Amino acid sequence: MKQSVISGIRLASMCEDAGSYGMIEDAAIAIQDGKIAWVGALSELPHAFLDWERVGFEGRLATPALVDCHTHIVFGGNRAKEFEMRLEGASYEEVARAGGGIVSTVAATRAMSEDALVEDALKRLDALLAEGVSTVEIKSGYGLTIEDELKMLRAARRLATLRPVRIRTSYLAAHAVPAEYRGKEDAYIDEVVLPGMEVAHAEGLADAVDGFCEGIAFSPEQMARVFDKAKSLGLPVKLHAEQLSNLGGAKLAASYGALSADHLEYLDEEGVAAMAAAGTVAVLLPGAFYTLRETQHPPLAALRKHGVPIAVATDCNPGSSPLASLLLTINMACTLFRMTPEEALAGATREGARALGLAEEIGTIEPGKRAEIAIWDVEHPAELAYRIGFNPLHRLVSGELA
Ligand code: DI6
Ligand code: FE
Repeated sequence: MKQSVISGIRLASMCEDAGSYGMIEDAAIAIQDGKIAWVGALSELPHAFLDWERVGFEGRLATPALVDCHTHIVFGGNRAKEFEMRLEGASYEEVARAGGGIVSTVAATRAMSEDALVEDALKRLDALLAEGVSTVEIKSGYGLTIEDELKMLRAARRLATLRPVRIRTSYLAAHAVPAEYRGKEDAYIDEVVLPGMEVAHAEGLADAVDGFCEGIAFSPEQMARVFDKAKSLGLPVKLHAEQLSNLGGAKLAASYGALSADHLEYLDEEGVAAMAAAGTVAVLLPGAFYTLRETQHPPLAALRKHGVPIAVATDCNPGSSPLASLLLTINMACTLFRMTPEEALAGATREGARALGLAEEIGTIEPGKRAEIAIWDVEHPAELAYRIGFNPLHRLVSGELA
């Protein structure tokens, strides 16, 4: 049995309703077998823990390890060419309709072996982990054949055997219509998306089902067919919704009890209310907003008013968000979306965990949760949001994952 007490920390527990950041000055955390046994002021540490091994951090800040709840880090190639095109005036939708965009990454991903995808994704994963991330969600969606979608999910699962990280996978075959099915979206759903989901589920490769509900991708009616199948398999759902226009995707997702609806720049109040009623987390992705030079802001005031939990994530992908820094994402959530540093940090810890259905396990520092704790060389948690391109991680303590 492994027992230790972390002390010499200022703790931002990020527990809800525990005051600003859940701060505890001069705190202690007792850890047993990778789980948090006790948290509080060091002066109140119960006798039972006094003879446990002590690890001190000289007054550094401790927070929950970060959670990146929306990424596409497994993919082939890159889209620097498209970046140039957009700088010459083409819009994201024009690039997609001209055969670029997601579909070009599909060609590169199909051409790569599982091994090669793993090796490429490790570079992006390592960048995330270097900033105190312990949990990463990874989507398929660049294979778009059953075999290639499974290949992506297997690559994603393998990453967890190569690094100390918790991976959650999402089956995203409904990400784009591949060239061979252009104009035959429903046939693509029937012949690839639905049967592929069955196999992914049977092989334990999918923790959730995702889709892209948009004019350039799938309609709400088509997504409903995908979600019906997910429901029949007992898989939770989530959705890329209201990113470029308002099709009512978030409302649809909420009607299926979705874990999250993501992007949401064009979300209306009706969609917000539906999400609030369903407990669906709003995952905001400022990296895509920034990269696409979007001007429509997600409806932060309405999300707050209705009490919708708000997560933030990198959306790390080769097209709309080539961003592998969750700290920079937190900064962008504040600067671009006007979230508070506390909201943004909660978005990359507690609410990111909630968006993955992991709220009982991680995301805050409290008894019963996994001991996944980021130790930072900063004094105040707002420093994590305020600097740009600066990584103050001192150490990640992660009992089980290490
Ligand atoms: N929305 C996005 O921002 C990414 N996927 C999606 O549905 C973009 C994916 C890409 O452009 O490769
Ligand atoms: Fe995405």
